[in-house]
Amino acid sequence: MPDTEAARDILLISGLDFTSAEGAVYQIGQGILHRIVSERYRTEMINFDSLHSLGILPHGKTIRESLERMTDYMLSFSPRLVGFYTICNSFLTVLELAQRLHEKNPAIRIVFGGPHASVTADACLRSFPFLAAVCRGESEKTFLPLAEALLEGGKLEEVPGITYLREGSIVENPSAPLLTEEELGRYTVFQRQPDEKGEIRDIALEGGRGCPFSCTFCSTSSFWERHFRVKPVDTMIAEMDRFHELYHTTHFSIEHDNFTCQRSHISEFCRKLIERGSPYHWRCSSRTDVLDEELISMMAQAGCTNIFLGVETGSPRMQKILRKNLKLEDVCQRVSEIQKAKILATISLIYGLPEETLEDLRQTIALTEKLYLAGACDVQLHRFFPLPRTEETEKVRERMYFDDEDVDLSIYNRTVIDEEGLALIRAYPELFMQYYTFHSEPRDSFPYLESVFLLLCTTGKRFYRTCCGLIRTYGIEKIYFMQEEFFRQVYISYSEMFARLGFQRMMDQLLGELLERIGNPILDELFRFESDTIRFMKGSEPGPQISTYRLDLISAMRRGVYREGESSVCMWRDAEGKVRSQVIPSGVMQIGYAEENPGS
Ligand code: B12
Ligand code: SF4
Repeated sequence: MPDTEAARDILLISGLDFTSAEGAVYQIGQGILHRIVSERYRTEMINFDSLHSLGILPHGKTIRESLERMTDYMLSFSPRLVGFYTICNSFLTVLELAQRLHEKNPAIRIVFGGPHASVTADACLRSFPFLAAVCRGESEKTFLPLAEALLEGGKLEEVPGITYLREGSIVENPSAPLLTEEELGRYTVFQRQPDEKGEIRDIALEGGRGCPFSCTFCSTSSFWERHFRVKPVDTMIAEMDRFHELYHTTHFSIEHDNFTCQRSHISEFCRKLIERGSPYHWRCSSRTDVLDEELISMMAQAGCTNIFLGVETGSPRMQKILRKNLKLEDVCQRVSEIQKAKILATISLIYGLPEETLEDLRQTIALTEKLYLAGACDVQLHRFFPLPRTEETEKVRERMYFDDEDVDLSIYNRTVIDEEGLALIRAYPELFMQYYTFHSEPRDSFPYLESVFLLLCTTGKRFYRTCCGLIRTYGIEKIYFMQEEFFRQVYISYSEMFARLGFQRMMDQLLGELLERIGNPILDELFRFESDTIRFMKGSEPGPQISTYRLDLISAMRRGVYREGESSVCMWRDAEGKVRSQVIPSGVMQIGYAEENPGS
């Protein structure tokens, strides 16, 4: 616990995922606000996930105990104002902490900001009148005047961009003008938490805000007002250089919903990096209709290693309904261009949307299979969850209901929700609609389909051939129905297993278990081959190691045909320590291992 010397006027709270060190998310926005208000007030930014992983504030034995410890930790700073970052998946914890804080010291002013409170501001204030205000959307020009008003008796009427209660009625002040592109660069925070060596390999860097599109399921348009802005190229590169200078950072995740939307900007960004010898690796999000082969190749040359693409659906009909309007032929073309440029494509799709039919879903599944087998192993299929203030949610609002077993696994952390938490979710549907569900043919027919993708996509980088073997042999729909109970268990015990085993171990174990259940001897052999390869690569033995499989590995690897037939693999390390391997097909008596024959 901090001592009383540590008293602060303002606390800014984030990191409520109850996750591990790697999972602790640095909140770019909180960092900015911290910097702004620190110039005037003693301010502390608290990320509970980081505190937990550093062993500074361990979790309690029960959720209540953890909440109690977190509340006491906040109180030990004797704060006058506490501001919470809110996002849909951890909003329950935010509310529980805010309630406790208020009960223990009603004099503390509590405010919410961030995406979730911004789109549920009215409901937050009506349900929890102890909240002093909600800051909607961008808050650089809002938070300091709000702090001044709350801490020094100023007028809330004069603070832009906030919603608050006045004599029981909701008041929504007009927003401040959005930051200009030039202004965006002025707020970047360079102070981050390095490792023991004073380094940070990978940093999340804001690329700008807003997206000009208006997809019906996405809350970005209401949050950032569809006003597309990117930081000027020179500012971006200067920021990368500064991070490199400070922490030897070489990898950047450029945070922007759609970083490549403005051709002139992204081309200039790439061109300048290439002129500098492409000193950094970076990744970003985009759409397939704002990329082309020339740009992709330029991005690769400029150091881009991964592009996240929201494709959403494989059904042309649903593309229109969602106003995503991507041409599906172009999607496959772009993905193959991205692969050719040796950039990793992460492709995200959604199913279980309000107007989706089984036929639409089958088209989506077919697209995922096609992309996966073409080499894009990071294909995610998420189950639609209703985000407040989106058009898709409005279509089902009247028929939504809560069912603890039927909640999207990526946002519902079962390990931190107990009976009291469940009661809040049930009592405030407006605030927790992301946890609510509704009936539809695809949702009812494939309730746990997301688990299949979670497994294929997360193990695909290490067990790509095994996963392709599964898809080629059965197809995703059949895999699902053959093992629906298995996928149900994965869906429900996901957060608990994740907390216990960690992500990679959990996924590898699950893939092994799935294969065991399916009982296909050829795929078992393929899995054994890939596991042996990984083990050899991770180990330090020089080799040679020869293993024999009851599988025609050459046809599996070259043609994607999985059939019986004995083959062996010889693995060894060459003079530089690089792993080499050679497949020895059945019928060949013996191939000796030789340094000069590096194999295929
Ligand atoms: C980068 C990103 C991520 C990163 C990092 C997330 C993070 N929490 O920072 C990763 C990949 C980890 C991620 C994961 C997820 N994300 Co995300 N993510 C984004 C993205 C693209 C940019 C966020 C960002 O850095 N913005 C730039 C900074 C400057 O803005 P900011 O942090 O929001 O802060 C500003 C304001 O919010 C406000 N503010 C922030 N905190 C506070 C606090 C106070 C007191 C006040 C007054 C104001 C305030 O002021 C800041 C400055 O203007 C947004 C979309 C978007 N464009 O916003 C989605 C978004 C935030 N993500 C979203 C979702 C759903 C998720 C996931 C739940 C997805 C999933 N199914 O798993 C997870 C949750 C992970 C988590 N624990 O946070 C949704 C949230 C919707 C909602 N209603 O809550 C968004 C809006 C995307 C969308 N289009 O729907 N995400
Ligand atoms: S889904 Fe992507 S393209 Fe569509 S509005 Fe949201 S951020 Fe923009």
